[in-house]
Amino acid sequence: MRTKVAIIGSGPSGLLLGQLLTEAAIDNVVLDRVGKDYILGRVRAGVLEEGTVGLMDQAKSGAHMHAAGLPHHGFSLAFDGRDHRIDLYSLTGGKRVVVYGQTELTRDLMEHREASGALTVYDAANVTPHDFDGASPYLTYDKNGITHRLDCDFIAGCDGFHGASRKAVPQGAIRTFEKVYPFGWLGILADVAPVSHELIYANHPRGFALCSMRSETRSRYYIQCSLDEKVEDWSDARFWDELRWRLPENHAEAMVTAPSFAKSIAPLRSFVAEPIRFGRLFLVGDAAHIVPPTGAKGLNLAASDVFYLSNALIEFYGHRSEAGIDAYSQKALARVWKAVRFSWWMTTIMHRFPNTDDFGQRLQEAELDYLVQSPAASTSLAENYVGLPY
Ligand code: RFL
Ligand code: PHB
Repeated sequence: MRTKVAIIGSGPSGLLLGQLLTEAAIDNVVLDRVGKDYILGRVRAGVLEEGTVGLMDQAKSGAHMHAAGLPHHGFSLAFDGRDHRIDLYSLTGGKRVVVYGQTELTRDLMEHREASGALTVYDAANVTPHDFDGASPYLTYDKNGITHRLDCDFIAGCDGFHGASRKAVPQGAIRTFEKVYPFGWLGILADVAPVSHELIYANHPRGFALCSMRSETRSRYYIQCSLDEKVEDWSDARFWDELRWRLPENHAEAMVTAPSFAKSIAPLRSFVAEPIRFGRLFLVGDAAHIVPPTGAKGLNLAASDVFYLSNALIEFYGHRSEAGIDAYSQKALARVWKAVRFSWWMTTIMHRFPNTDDFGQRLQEAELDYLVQSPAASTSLAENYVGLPY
């Protein structure tokens, strides 16, 4: 089998890249290690920057997002028992974010891909990139007991943090930067109206909490937890009690609870690989970098990588110019590092670290107070949160 661009991974980055290429009449094949239902069962990100929304439109996959997504013009920072609104819209001259689940975005892209007739190979085991340092790269993979070969011009490694693409790069050719945080997020979904119509990021001596949502009737809540916690030890009652503790009283009292589903613990990490282009292999999204979810940047960074790479490939096939391809790593990483900085900073000021003592807690509260009182500081927070320009 032969295609122009072989895309490893059917997550948001692989599917978005595939759709943008298909819209530009560039033949591509997507392969994933697992099946469609498994991919759609993952609950992850929920906040889209305007750039991501624009790319969904460009991929002709934005209709449901526009119908069901919730435009948010601000969010709250809660600390020291109080609640302060960050007015994203006025601080950024009219920008906003859209609250729309990654699961839904992935489904929209999958459905559109199926309708366009582009090929996706699910349950492809042992996907391996070969010869990407030359002009004729190819992939091999196993399916139904048979080893297949897919010849291509380019390979896009959109296969997440644990994927095969980054591992295929010779060790001496790649440098990695990593910070692992000493806590995780315990997250739940519950079919109840969100406690507030905007997101609440809460700093509390007992630990961070986040009130988010998927719709007007489905809430997504998180609490910081220690890394040795087990999901089984968190009954719904214990979760709701802990969440209430960490919120200002008005929200704690207004909180409506219900049985949860999709309860899970995610570790927090910052990670960047450099470079992210190796001959004809490109790393994209979580395969190239990871951020802690505090700034809601993971999915949006995957989208900005796709922006640079899809334009580079369209330029290559349209004008036989390799300029975009040559610039991909540097351009994408310049934006990535700014989001890595922002996510690290927001994680640092919002969470209780093992060595946060009372002095450290007061420093965090002072920083948060400065952030909400100073127009300069609020503007910096807002412009990063809505997403820096591409
Ligand atoms: P994905 O979504 O991980 O998709 C990668 C796809 O590649 C497949 N794959 C392989 N396919 C073939 N061969 C292999 N060897 C393969 N190995 C893996 C996988 O099955 C999968 O389908 O990466 P992508 O597309 O780059 O998208 C990135 C986003 O998913 C990610 O940045 C965010 O979801 C990060 N993230 C969150 N971001 C937020 O902004 N807010 C959140 O609340 C949030 N929660 C999360 C998260 C990431 C998590 N992970 C990765 C553990 C919660 C979790 C649990
Ligand atoms: C979510 O809704 O899952 C979500 C929202 C904002 C974040 C992280 C996760 O910063």
